[in-house]
Amino acid sequence: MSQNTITSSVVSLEISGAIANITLNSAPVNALSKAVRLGIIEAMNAALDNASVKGITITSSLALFSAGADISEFGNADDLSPMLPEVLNVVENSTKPVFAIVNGNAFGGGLELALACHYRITHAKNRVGLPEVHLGILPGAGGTQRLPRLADVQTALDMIVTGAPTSVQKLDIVFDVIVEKPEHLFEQAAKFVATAIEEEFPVKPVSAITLNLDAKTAGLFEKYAQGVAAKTKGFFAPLQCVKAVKAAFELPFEDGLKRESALFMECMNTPQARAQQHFFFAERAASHVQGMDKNTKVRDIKKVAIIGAGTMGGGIAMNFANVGIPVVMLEMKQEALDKGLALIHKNYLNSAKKGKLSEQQVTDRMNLLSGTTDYADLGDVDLVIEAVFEKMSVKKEVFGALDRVCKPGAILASNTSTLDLNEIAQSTSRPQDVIGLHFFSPANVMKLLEIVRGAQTADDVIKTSLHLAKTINKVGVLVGVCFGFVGNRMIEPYGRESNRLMLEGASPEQVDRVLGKFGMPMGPFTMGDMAGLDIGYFVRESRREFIKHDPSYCIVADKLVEQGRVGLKCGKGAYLYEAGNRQPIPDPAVIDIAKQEAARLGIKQRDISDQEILERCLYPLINEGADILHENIASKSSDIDVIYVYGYGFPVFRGGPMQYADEIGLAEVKARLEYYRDTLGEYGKQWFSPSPMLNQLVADNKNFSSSK
Ligand code: T1G
Repeated sequence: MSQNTITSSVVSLEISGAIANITLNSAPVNALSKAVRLGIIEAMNAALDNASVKGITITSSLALFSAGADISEFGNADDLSPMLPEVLNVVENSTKPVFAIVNGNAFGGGLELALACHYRITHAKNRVGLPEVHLGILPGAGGTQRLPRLADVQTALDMIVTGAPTSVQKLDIVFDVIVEKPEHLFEQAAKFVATAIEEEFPVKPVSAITLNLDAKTAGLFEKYAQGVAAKTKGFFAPLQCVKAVKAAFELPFEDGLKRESALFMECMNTPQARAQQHFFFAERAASHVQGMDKNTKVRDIKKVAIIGAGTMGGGIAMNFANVGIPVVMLEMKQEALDKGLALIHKNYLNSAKKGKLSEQQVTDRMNLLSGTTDYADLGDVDLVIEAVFEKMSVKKEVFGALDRVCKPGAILASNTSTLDLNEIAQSTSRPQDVIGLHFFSPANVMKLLEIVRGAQTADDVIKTSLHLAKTINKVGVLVGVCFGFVGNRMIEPYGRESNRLMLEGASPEQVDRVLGKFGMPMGPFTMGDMAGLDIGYFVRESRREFIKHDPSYCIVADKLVEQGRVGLKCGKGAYLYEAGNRQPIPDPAVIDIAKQEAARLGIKQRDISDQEILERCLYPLINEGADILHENIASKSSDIDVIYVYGYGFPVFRGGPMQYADEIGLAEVKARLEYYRDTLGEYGKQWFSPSPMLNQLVADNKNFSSSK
């Protein structure tokens, strides 16, 4: 029989007999905002003051327990007290046992809340984690001190340094009860709590457990830190995580908490933390389309067709089979179809060999894939994705055929990366159903999906595509139609500049080393060799009229291709490669080509600083991003950041190129562009004029993230 209750909008307290039940109820994820923290403290105090209460439970009314601290409060200067550590001290120092009924995911401060309770009950399907490191910080409410007191040191380190969600079944020492079936959780928990009260279970603060740093553990920390340093270059927080967990073994609990808090603030005040927290929201904002009616419907996608069973077509098809959506692949010739399906099967068998898939999963996926050489077999599909040769006449032929056979309401998508989607759409009678779905190679691996809205693409087609991206585990970003859309358009100046720098005296190794040190997974020359220099060459051939005014434009790359040096696939490009080895080997012959072309073009070679290389490769890319925002090809700068981190390996600890520019300061980026405009002669004037958008933002003392 309930006696009294307290209900704030986000936390409720209901006292039933000797039990006080505190419930978090702050949709969508029980972020531990100031209101929630105040609510917990108020409810705890009410329960502690109520003499009839012998025990307190804390749980959630949502599907998840809590996603932790409210990230949107970070960097907010208002009075945010009580802070989470203070709230958790009230919970842990309770004179009445506190039971965490962890009914769903508990991440970050959410898990720390459970660790501050005296007993933890959950269900076997649950996962918990401390993902703070993905925000450039570390657990700052006792997680680094309490978790190692319950779990073994290796598990605690792995959870905190990787931030990966962990099944509670691997954490049975952390949880007092793990109920097999989620639907029995509350019933079983009530039984456990009733027994605990009846048998007067003691309060059991985790902080009371002591840890010692013996030689073996000290050795483990040292080895672990070396491993982390090697694997997390550029990231600041991972090593701080190791130091914080080590403090739990070196210091008494209260001092360990202070150490954790100091390390937490050190992380919080870093560009990495700002970048990664920016990226957390950027990734989620990508699926929000400004001005779209929120009641716009999503079309059902139950069956998909892929036109073209080449490498891209095959990779695209795997994304759908991986999530249980049947796919029919169309090819002109049977042998091309058989070859394409065989390649997919081989890829799945490779994954099975690596233990990523079971044999049954391979069979199930292959059973979802079928093939045809007849367009008439596509009459019942909900979505078609065309992945044929990158030629307008071929695209138009395919879309004409699809227009004749596909049912009304089917979405007709093109995987084109360079061609005009509006022109493709005009080759059908239903341009409103035409959209670009630009996958990145390898399409079954790369997380990014550029969703290209045509001039007539319908809102429900756009919304369906954004929704579909999530379904196939991609991050969909909406972009407009222009050459190269967002990603490839911005990478063009990056490639141009790296080539020009070689003409002016830099070596491929120097340029790649600089961008590698910056955090790119590989430099532009290694990337070019990996992708194949011929791809860029043919794109330049198709655009000569736009670049003919600059005779030095990627001239070294052109010469390499004309000499048959197309990259890794033939063992030589900007570098040499030994058979079966991807390790780039510097080749003096390439330097000679650059010297000859420089002499022919009258370009004086000189020593070039690493800083100049970095600025000349990244600032024009950023400047192109500003033009893209100016032309509304991207609706917000954070979308560009998501495209670059997921599509081009831009380091997430920089937050993406536009966040990086904001961190440096747009005035500085503008000033450096103007410096190169004014010091690189005619070449500078051609390529280094700041974008009108950049000029305007600097004049308004604004930055990219506050612009759109
Ligand atoms: N704070 C604020 N907003 C949050 C949030 C959080 N912790 N988590 C999610 N949101 C918002 C999100 O922006 C989105 O908003 C909506 O909720 C749904 O999220 C002291 C300091 C829990 C796995 O890093 O990983 O605790 O876009 O789309 O796909 O040690 O959200 O709808 O406007 O992602 O179902 C550590 C972060 C915090 C977990 C659910 N915690 N969240 O995924 O939904 S730091 C985390 C997630 C900390 C302490 C420290 C995921 C999720 P909108 P969603 P989802």
